[in-house]
Amino acid sequence: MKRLFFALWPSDETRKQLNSFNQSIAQNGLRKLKADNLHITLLFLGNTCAITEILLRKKADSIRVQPFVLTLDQLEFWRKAKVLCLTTAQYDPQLGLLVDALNQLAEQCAMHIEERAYKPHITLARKAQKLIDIKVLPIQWQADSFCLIESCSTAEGVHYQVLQSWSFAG
Ligand code: 3AM
Repeated sequence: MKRLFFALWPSDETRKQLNSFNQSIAQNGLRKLKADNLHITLLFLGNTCAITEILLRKKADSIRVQPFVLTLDQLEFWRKAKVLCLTTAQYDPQLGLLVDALNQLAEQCAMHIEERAYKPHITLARKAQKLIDIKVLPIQWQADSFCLIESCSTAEGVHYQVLQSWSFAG
């Protein structure tokens, strides 16, 4: 079994901008994500067997959406999860189409998927206590592809490994 999820994976430049913003925030006890792990989850799949993974990958080949830009311009504190996230006030309909297509795909593979409304976000830090009052300079994320990611637990903590990437250009 692999612990899998679909995500948007940032370019090196976007990753640098996100990490640089993340390093500018401070709060007691905050556990910041490593720069290499920053991502936008599209759909969490959880433990997945090899056969289902092959099926998911094959079905993902037929997803067609146009490239889009996400403007990350808000810092939010999610009290229940105790996380600080970067979010966006509005997002391109292409992102909604992509998330819908991935949900359908998972359904076709008989996977049980969470039914919470989708809200694009980048988790920056865990164990947060409150919102930090800081000005957010918008970060533009050019989305040209989506990825299947494996969440790997290592002695150094969680590491996200890109298993496959699908370009929106087809
Ligand atoms: O993108 P974020 O950081 O919000 O919290 C986990 C992380 O989300 C989430 O999947 C992403 C990659 O690990 N996650 C972990 N377990 C989950 C679960 N059981 C989950 N999301 C939904 N249900």
